[in-house]
Amino acid sequence: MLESARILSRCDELALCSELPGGLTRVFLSPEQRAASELILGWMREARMSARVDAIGNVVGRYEGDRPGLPCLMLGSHLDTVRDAGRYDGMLGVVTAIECVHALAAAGKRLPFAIEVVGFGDEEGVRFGATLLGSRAIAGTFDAATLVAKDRDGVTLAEAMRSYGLEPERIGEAARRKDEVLAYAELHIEQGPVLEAEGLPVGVVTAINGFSRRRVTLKGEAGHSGTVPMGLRRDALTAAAECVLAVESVARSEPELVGTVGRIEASPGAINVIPGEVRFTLDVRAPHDSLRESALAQMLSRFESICAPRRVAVSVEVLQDHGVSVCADWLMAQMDRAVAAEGLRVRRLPSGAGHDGMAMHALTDIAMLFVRCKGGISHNPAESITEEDAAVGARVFARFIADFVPQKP
Ligand code: HGY
Ligand code: MN
Ligand code: MN
Repeated sequence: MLESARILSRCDELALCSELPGGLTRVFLSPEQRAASELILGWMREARMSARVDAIGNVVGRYEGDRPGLPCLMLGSHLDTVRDAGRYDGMLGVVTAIECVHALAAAGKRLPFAIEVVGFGDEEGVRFGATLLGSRAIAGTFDAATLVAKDRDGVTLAEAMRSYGLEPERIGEAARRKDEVLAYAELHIEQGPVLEAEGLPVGVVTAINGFSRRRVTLKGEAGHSGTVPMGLRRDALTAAAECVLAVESVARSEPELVGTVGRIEASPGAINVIPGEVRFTLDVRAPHDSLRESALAQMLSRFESICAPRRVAVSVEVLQDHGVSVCADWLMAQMDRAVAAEGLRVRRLPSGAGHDGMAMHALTDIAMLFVRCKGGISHNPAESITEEDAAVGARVFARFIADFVPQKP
């Protein structure tokens, strides 16, 4: 019997594993992640799964099929959060998947395939800038160059792994073979307004939009705010201000395009010093790779034309590019059937948000089920869902699992 109250209370419990007093921030390889992983390991074992932490810090639970060693339907989502986050982005998918296995185990049911549930350690990329680290490791596409990426305290990913008790040299052991995994399916809050606007509790995802992430540095010249005439300044912050508005104007030029400057820092950061250097992040997304690439090129060219007359230098660091990840027709059809079997209208929709399925796409076919969230609000402590929608999401997901038919090889 699926217990939606337990799903919500477990998301509440996970939300307490946070570095942010009174709020939720849980980053990769942190003490807070370890506390959350311990809770997940316990809940997996209660659902009669074997449970472990893999070579990059993901939590992996396995529920055997009707005979040991069968390939698995892999379920999951991420356990890390953005800063000052909501408590359902990621966690709802992991907790609901465990709840579905718990119900199977309680009924003594075994399926003609194994089920694995993964709580990925880093999808948001908050600590080291690069995203999808846990799912890339499982998909076998982890880029070892990321090991030297530093967090805001100058700690590298490799150092953080060692402090967490992991050996960076062994990350490859997290990778799974294609023949071990039949498909990957993820339940996630929509993080957008469509389902609520149409009065629907769930939706079937068609594709995950691609993204480009950059770190931009503008270098001008610091100077005395009282003595340097305006016409002689090389003010990096006024240049950055124009660049930020250029991002907005390019992104507004196409309805399916979004562009965001999420973080900006000016230095030296004193009231009486003209900012000599500014660093800001850039996040550009679209449902078509050509649209995203051309928009990014336009933005970067606008930065150059804004900064040149200001005698401010522009440098751009590539953090990550990820193309559109399409959900598999055969899996969407099975997810549609599970939605319809619950007496609900089937609504397919794309995902503007990124998800671990983008990385898992390299290993196996992917599917996603969206659950309505209030006002489409996410990446915000106001993120919320109703218990009824959590219950509907769990019922549809459990039915998808129970009725899952692997694709003919
Ligand atoms: O950024 C995203 O879309 C996801 O929440 N990581
Ligand atoms: Mn997120
Ligand atoms: Mn997410």
